[in-house]
Amino acid sequence: MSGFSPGFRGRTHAFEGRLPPGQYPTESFPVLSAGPTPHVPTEDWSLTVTSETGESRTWSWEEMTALPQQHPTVDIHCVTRWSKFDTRWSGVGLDTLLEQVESDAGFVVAESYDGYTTNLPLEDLTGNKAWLVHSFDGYPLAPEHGGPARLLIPHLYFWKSAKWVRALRFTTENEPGFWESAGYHDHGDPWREQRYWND
Ligand SMILES: Nc1nc2c(c(=O)[nH]1)N[C@H]1C(S)=C(S)[C@@H](COP(=O)(O)O)O[C@H]1N2
Ligand SMILES: [Mo]
Repeated sequence: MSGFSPGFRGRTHAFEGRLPPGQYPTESFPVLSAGPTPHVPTEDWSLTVTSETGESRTWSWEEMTALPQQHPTVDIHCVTRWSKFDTRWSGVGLDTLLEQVESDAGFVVAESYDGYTTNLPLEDLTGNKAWLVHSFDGYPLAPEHGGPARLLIPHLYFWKSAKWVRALRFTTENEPGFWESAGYHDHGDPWREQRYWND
């Protein structure tokens, strides 16, 4: 177990099998943003899903929060090596949103209010394993953590969980996003340590 400080041993043991390779557990919730935090009032917020043919569907805040809500408790893993266990969120399953727009495309680009983008294969967003979340630990999601709403895709490194998301765009071709164009792995599976291009 090299790479762990002794103080973490007990906790690591308690989370046996839940810590991906090269990660350490933390109780804190670090903030990692490429730029300044955008402040988007919920009255001005919307989410648009667009197909590869240009068909689209937009939800206002009121409409989005009226959709069926889910309450996932999940482990999250950042490529900077911290992992946080049993994080509690509320939001809408991405299946619910994506099924409203007809598409034959295999990829999705998430676009955010700060200009950030990240790319995902559709199969990583469907099957009840990805969400648009607006609450963390029972409280409205703080702006620095992506409030009013962000993606939550816990089975991939956390850079894929776009904060301040405003659009999901279906694409036929895979289009690398912000970090994926800058050396991060295209897919980002923490269990396979897909951190950088050559991993
Ligand atoms: N819109 C946007 N989303 C983003 C980022 C960003 O800079 N802008 N940073 C990503 C990175 S690199 C990580 S590790 C996580 C950090 O989320 P947190 O600040 O809530 O811990 O958000 C991801 N989502
Ligand atoms: Mo990150």
